Amino acid sequence: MKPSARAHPMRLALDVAWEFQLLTFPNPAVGAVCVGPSGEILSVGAHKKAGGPHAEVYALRDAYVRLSGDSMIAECDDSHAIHDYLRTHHNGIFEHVSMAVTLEPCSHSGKTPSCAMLIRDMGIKSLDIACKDPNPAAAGGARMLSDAGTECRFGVMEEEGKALLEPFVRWQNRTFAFFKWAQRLDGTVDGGIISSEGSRIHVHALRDKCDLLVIGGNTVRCDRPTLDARLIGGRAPDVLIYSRTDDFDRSIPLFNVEGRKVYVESSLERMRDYRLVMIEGGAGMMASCALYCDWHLGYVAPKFGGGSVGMGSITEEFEVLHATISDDIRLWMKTIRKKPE
Ligand code: AOF
Ligand code: ZN
Repeated sequence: MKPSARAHPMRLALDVAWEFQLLTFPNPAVGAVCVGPSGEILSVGAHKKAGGPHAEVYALRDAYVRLSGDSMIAECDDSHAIHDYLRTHHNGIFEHVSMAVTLEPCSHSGKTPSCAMLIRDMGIKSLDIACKDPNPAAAGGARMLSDAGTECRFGVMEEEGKALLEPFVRWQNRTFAFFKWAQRLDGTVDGGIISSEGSRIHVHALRDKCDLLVIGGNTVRCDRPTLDARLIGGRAPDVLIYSRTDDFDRSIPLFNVEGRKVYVESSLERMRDYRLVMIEGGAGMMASCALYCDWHLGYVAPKFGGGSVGMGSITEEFEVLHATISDDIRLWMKTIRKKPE
């Protein structure tokens, strides 16, 4: 999508960050936008994977290319190379540029160099920030920038920024688990492939990042799934089959992925040993995991017919944290916990 000059820069930063939600594990999902002197959107950047360039670096790279016409680093994905190139070539081009970032720019050098120092050295005029960085090693970038004369404004769309950051905050010291399912518009969840190729690739990208996948015993018996990340050539997570009986056909591919642990257990406590956990299954599984689940991820395919089983007797209400519409509708949600009456 071409960024519109009218959209709120922080809205764009949040939206692009959500595209990579959980895929940045163990880093946070972060988005950044560069804005020109008349409020026009110059660039939109997201952190895409741990170890890769931070959101601000992509946004500064693309704004530089657009403003200067120099495309030498247009395709560059190496953080150090982008930092070095911008430092030696910026030539004051960012003088009237401001930025919006969903997370305070990092002050430290981790796997990548400090964003706060790069923003400072580019002479960015002002900076809107949704949330402080909860990681003490990386926090303090805004102070560093204020001291250098950049006008920093905290708390812009803070609620949305906090929702985006929630998995990162949780997996610092405990498990973050989400329940994923796909359904048709008629509510059915059975009868073969439901979601689009893009959604299935997204699921495989998530499996590649998760360290445990939890699945119901009945799904394994009926679907005989492999539960790997073959659509993106990724790694297969460990699997916990939640079942009272261990009567599985061990010849199916799920049990024969090299390096993978498979547990068959009648308790879900194993989840607590892992940091990022995806749960797949139907209504029974959703109900059993309710207390372990932080978020729900639903893919709704715009079609009727082909299935006969729905999510059945589940009663649950969600707050939608983020929705993406492409071939399917992708909904990141959180249960609304009602207080007992
Ligand atoms: C930012 N922008 O896009 C992200 C940030 O090892 P590193 O260098 O990748 O640093 C990871 C830490 O940096 C991470 O724990 C978090 O505190 C912050 N993430 N910061 O300025 C970004 N992803
Ligand atoms: Zn950074």
